[in-house]
Order: sequence, then C-alpha cells, then structure tokens
Amino acid sequence: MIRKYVYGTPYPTGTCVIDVPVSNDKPEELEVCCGESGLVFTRMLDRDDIIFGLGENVRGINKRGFVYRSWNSDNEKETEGMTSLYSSHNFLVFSGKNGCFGVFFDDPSDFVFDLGYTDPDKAVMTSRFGDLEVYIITGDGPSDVVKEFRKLIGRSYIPPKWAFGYIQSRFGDVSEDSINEALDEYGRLGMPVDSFCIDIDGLDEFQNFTWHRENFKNPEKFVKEKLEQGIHLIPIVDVAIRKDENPYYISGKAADAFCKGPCGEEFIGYVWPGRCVFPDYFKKSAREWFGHNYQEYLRMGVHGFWNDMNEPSVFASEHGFKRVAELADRTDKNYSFFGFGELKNISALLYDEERDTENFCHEIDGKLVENKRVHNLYGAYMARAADAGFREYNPDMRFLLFSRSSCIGSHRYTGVWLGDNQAWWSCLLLNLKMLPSMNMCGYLFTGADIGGFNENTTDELMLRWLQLGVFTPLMRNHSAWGTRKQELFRFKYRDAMVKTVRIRYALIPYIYSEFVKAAMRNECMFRPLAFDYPSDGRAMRIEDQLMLGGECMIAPVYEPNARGRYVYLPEDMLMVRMRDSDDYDLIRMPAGDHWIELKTEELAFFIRKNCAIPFAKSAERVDRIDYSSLEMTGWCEAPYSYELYNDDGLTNNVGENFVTKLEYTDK
Ligand code: MIG
Repeated sequence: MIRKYVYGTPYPTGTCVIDVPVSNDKPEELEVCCGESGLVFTRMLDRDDIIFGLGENVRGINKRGFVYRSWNSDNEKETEGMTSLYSSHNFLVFSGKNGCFGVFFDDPSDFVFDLGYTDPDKAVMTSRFGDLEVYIITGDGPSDVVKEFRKLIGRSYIPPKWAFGYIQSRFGDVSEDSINEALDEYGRLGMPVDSFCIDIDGLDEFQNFTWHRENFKNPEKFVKEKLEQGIHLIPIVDVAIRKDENPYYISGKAADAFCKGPCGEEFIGYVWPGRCVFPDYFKKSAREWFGHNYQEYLRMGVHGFWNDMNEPSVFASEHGFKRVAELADRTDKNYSFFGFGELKNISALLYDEERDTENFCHEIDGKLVENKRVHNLYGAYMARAADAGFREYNPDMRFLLFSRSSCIGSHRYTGVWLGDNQAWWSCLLLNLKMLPSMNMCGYLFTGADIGGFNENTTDELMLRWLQLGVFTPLMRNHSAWGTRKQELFRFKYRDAMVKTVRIRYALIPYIYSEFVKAAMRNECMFRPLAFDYPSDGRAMRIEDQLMLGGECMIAPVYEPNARGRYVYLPEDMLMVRMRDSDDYDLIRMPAGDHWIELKTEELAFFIRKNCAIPFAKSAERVDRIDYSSLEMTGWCEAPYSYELYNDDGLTNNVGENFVTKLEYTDK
C-alpha cells in the first residue's frame, strides 16, 4: 500500500508514474515538525532496525549509523567521510521487529538523512525547504516494499544487449590508433570486447559533439569500420557548451536554451572547454534542442553515450573569480605565515561548486527558479534530453546511455556509473554494496569504474575487481589521466584477466535474462541476503555477499593477498569456482559457514540448491554468443525450469513473451 503526503509547494518532479491520492491523515510511521534547518521527519529506531536504500552513497548496505546528504556534487574521491556523491536517491526501507515500510522523499533539493548518527536511536531526516511529497510504502518485508516502490516510479531503463559486453575506457589518450591497438591486442589474446568509450580528450578542445582533429582523422569512416568489426564507440557528452561562435552555442542561444542568472542574464561558468553556458534541461524546448545535438552521432552509427559533469560540476564562476580577487586584495601583503595561509585558502574558494551555482537559475513554468530549489534534478533532466534526441532519431530503438549524476526518475531513461572512485580495495567493496541500493532505487544498469578511476591500480586489484565486474550489468574498465594505464593487455596477470572477461561472456545469457526480467517485473537484480532470508539473523546483516537474480549468490574477494574468503550460505548451494569460461569446479555445499579457497585467478559464485542456470560458450562479441548451445548447470533434486529471457537486444520490443523455459534435472 502507498500513501502520499504533501508539504509546502512541491515542484512537480515527474518522478512517479502512478497517481496516488493525497492522504488527509498524518503518517503514523514518522513524526513531522518544523525545525531550524527545515522540515524534519523523525523515526525512533529499535536497536535492531535495519535501514536499506539511498542508492549511490558511501558506507554500508545497512545505512544506519551515519549522515548522508542529497546534494549532487562532483566530489572526486569516494571516501568514507563523504556525505554526498554524484546522485540523490531519497528512498529508504526501515525494517525490524516493528514492521517494515519504505519512504520516498520526492524532494529535488537539499535533504539530510541523519540515520542514527547524532543519536543512535533516531533517524532524523530534514528537508531544507520543506516543499516535497512523501510516499510511504507498506508491504510484507523489504522485497515487497521495494517492488511496490518500483511500480510507483516506473520501469527501469533497458540498454541494448551489446552494452552488457566488456567496455574499454581511458581518460587521457584516446585516438583511432589507441583503440585499434587495444582491439588488436585483445584480439590476439582471444579476449571479448564490445565497446570503447571516448573521453573528453577525444573531442575537439573538450567540446561536445565534436571529434579531436588529430586523434580522429576520419570519424565517419572510423565509426563505420569499427561497426563492421562489431565494435561500438561511446563518446562522452558533458553538460556545458562553450560560449563562443560555435554552432552549438549559436543554435542554443537562438532556442533560448541556456540557464540564466537571477536577472535574466546568461549564467557563465568555467568547465573543461573554458568559458561555458549551461543548458536549461528543465525546459522542454531546451531538452529537445540539446537532444537534437546527438543526431549527427546517431546517424554515423554511434549508438551509446555517457553524460558527464551533470551535477552540474562547475570549476569556477565569473562571480567566484571576482570574490576571490577581492578577498586576495584584502590579505596581509607581508604574507607572513598566516597571510600566506589565508591566500592559499582563498584561491581554493575558486572551486566551490555550491557557491558557484548560487546565482544559477532555471526557467520553470515561465518563472526563474534558483538551482538550489531543484538542484538534484539537473542531471536527471539531462538524461531526458538525451532520450528526447534518441526518440526523435528512432522511437523503436534502444540506445546506450549512462550518466554520472542522477535522481530517482531518471532510472527510466538512463543507466548510471558510480562516479570517480579510487584504485583502492575499499572501493571494490563499496562497489558491491552500492549495487543492491541502486537497484532498490530503480537503477539496474550500473557499475563502477573497474580497477579504479583515480590512483594507480595493481595486477591483483584489477583482477579481483574484474571478478566482481563479471556480474555487474555495466562492465567498464576506466581510469584517469596520469594514472597507470589499465587496458588488460598491459598487466602481468593478463591471461587470468582475459579468462575472467570470457567468463562474463559465458554468463551473459543469464545476466541479460535476469536484468530484463528484473526491469519488467520491478525487481532487484542484486539484493541483500536479508531480502531473501528474512528470518535468518546471520543473513540479515551480511554486507559482503549479494543475491543475484533468482538463482545465484555472489561473494567476491575484496582484500589483497587473499587466497580465499569466508562465505555464509543461508541454504545448501552449489559453488561454481571458475578460472575460465570452460574451466571450473562444481562443489555441493551444505548451508552454514565455509572457508572457500580461491587462488588469485579464481572467482566463485553460488547457485541455490534446486535451481539451475544457463552457461554459454564464450564469444568475441555479445551478438556472437551462441544461444543454441546453452548448457544448464545446477544441483537439483527435482526438475528445475529456468525462465530464460532473450530478445533482439536492439529494439524496444521487450516483454514477457520473450521468456522461454529451460529444463534441468541432475543426471
Ligand atoms: O573533471 O572526462 O567522472 O569518468 O574520465 C573530470 C574526464 C571529468 C569525470 C568523469 C570521468 C571522466 C573525466 N570527467
């Protein structure tokens, strides 16, 4: 059951697809009052209550014990102390002996979740402006509550099937040559690959919808040639447009598509291409104008994109420059120790996103609205702009899109990558923990930068991270300029890495099937064990294993120098320990605790007893996977019938009619 409450004057976010009548009573689950910092929702917590949700955020699957803030920002480092990342996903599930319910705060602005941080026995959730809709969802346990919520927000985005292949990416030196070199090396090693990303260094002076003149001599021909090899190119699209006489600025200006300052003047900020303006995605006409800009790419055969910098990220603003110059002028000119320190601090103010976007407005229903009122929707609306462009080009086709910033609602239009992480073991584990939380909030097509974006990765970290990446719908290896190069052929452990990617391709029929079924049925592809084993006290609090689809459990190694790990099996399971797509052990294991031996080049996952899943032969590209030779693997005392979903992988013709049954019985 869903109840809806309205506070203040909410901005119509377009997040929900079901019209829920407004309740006249007060919510019994939350106490509501006006506080100094905004409208406050409080919930007393039992010591054993668990709180799930919040999508892309730091710390545990159980969010209890820390403070989180919904304020999309370009944070650069995903450390434990951060309170907000690139996205805002205001959905929580409270679960404990006093029952289970979900709450969704449909608030596009500043929102703070103090979940037992200030007071361990209280969840205090504050909306700064108090203009919001609150949905309370009740049901039989977390799975049921999440399903109801997902119905409310509409079906999750489904990318084309080729997007489930391995994606190679690198910020720093992308060119026709670098892509060809990697493709050759991978081909030589027998490694599958489907796509290459093109980062901003592949653009002309970092400008959207262009190609770097030196690095891409003949883009049209190059795209065509790669498509013939079965390879997709995925260019980046940033938010901002350079303010000079380029065609995008000129046409955008003519369409009145850019954000304004409070007096109606153009808002100017500095980002990668220099002095830039920002499209006002809140306006339908601006979305259509921006979306239209993808046309040329689409016509060339570029059918995948990643939208970046859309929190929005602003390096500096014009008024920020002025402020810094004034403050610097006022410092002690002897530059004593303190004077120097002060100057240093002042220049750091140049990069102050929150202040830089202070004067940033959007036109909503003909009125200028300050960004801070609707801040978290900016990136979500950019996804809608891209989608409008895709629909204009071809309404029947699926295109790949993954965004850095998001807000619940954009899950219908885009996937999300989990932002700039580090080549740290802690980020591998964080990647795992974010998966179920993302799914609860509607984001199914998601994954982290495998190997780590910032900092230098290692052979072992890369390999262990790939072993998790085998299961994430978005499987992209990406890293930052200046860091150690991360294409797999560069590593000493490359053979094991290649085999790991081959395992991915062998499992794609299963992964794709579970993904689309989860989208169609409003379910989570990845779940905390607590969702599936609600009466198992051990399973309830497990933070380093996940349920995957209807049949599996994953338990990756996330520590260095390990030769195995402990795994808790809530029921009897079949362990699949794999070295290559056709080299694995099947071990039947009873429920309980186990030490699992896993050499560096081995990964393990588990199939529930009395279930079976299909394995394919690996293939060089997703569309070369042979579905006629799938083999079922399982441990079944009774016959099991697996529901395999498969479709053309390219059109929007998606539906339950593409489910077939694969039967399995133990021989
Ligand atoms: O300010 O395009 O998160 O994936 O490589 C950094 C360059 C801009 C941030 C993205 C990252 C991308 C990088 N971008």
